[in-house]
Amino acid sequence: MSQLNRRHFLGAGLLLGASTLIGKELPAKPLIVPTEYIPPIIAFPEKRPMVAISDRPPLLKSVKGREIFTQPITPNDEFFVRWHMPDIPTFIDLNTFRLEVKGAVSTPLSLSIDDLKSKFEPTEITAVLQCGGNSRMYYKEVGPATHGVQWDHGAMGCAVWKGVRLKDILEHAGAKESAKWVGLNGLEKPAMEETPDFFREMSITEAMEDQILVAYSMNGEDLPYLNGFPLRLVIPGHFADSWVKMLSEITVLESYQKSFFMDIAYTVPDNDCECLVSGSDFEYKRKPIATMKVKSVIGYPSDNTQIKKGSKVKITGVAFDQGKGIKEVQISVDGGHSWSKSILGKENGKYAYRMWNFDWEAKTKGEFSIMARAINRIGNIQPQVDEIGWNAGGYQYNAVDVVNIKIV
Ligand SMILES: Nc1nc2c(c(=O)[nH]1)N[C@H]1C(S)=C(S)[C@@H](COP(=O)(O)O)O[C@H]1N2
Ligand SMILES: [Mo]
Repeated sequence: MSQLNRRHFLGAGLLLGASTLIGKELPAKPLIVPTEYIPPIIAFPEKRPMVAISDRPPLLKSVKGREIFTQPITPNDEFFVRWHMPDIPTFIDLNTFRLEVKGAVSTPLSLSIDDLKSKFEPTEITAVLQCGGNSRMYYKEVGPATHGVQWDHGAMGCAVWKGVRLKDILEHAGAKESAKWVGLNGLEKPAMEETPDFFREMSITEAMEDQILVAYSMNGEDLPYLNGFPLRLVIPGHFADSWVKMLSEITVLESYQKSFFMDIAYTVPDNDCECLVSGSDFEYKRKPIATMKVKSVIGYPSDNTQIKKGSKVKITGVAFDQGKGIKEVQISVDGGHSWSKSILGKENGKYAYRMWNFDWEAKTKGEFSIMARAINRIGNIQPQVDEIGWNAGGYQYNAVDVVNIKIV
């Protein structure tokens, strides 16, 4: 068994269980009792030290805050990480790893990574991966506390994904006429029998779309372990919850299979605003979140930056949508009273980050609210924060982004 064909997630068993043994923690401030929990900064394998919102399951975001949104491609070693189950396999042997394709197909398949690389046409796409709960913490400006990890903008990134079209795999297996759904499952298992498995489904029509990949590479390298080595689904334009990592099973289904992660988690009220008008979201018919909404995030400056009067400030950031493409990003430096067009960077494919920048001269001292709002090619525009519909899960936040800075 060659060394190359094995990937040992070094010390992962230990690491996932007891971060303090390997990780670094922020030094505690003497004599000050923190009023807010400050998550530790931990170096997981293949990752530079990252903010560990949780270490079991791993929930990691870059230590750079907004600065990570000043570049078109997010490096693998600081790409965010989100898992639901604590029991992620710590060792994957490519000699035995197989992607199983089964269910309503004429030829069930059992594919090694080599099979995928040699028997199918490789395809590459640059696409944003964003958790449905990204930016959730900003819903606190809008309504009651939302459920789930209180992410700032840190649960997103953009990468070049390379792999095989899901469609090609399904055609190879020969999905039957009766096929209606495709079920997707990864290698990790729930910690307890009662815990629901992380199982995702998509309609066969969606699964046959050209842009959906079973990816084995990210930014020119093997997928990092925590981002789904050796295979993950890539669904450009779609929220991350169906981008199943460590993908090991594709099951073609004749009918929809109920599951916690499709029917309860990652759902929004099934009404026009996809929001809650009053009452509990349990009283609403729900639907899974699906395509992303137009969004821009400011990379520079970040909150509380102090800038010298007279400086030239290059306000910059990223924008993306569900794949229609960004038409314009507008900037306001006066708290949303007036807006000017920013300059867009080159288009890196319609599912990628579109960089933008805006030159501003800080002429007067004082506090400024800098805002960014993106508009896509079909006229979708980011809502003002008081226009965004609240939902109990805190999903799909895309209100106009704001940073408050000081000119001194
Ligand atoms: N197997 C598996 N795949 C998964 C998940 C998971 O828990 N298990 N979480 C999903 C969710 S909700 C998110 S946000 C993304 C996170 O991808 P990343 O860790 O590569 O950033 O993975 C998705 N794919
Ligand atoms: Mo997510």
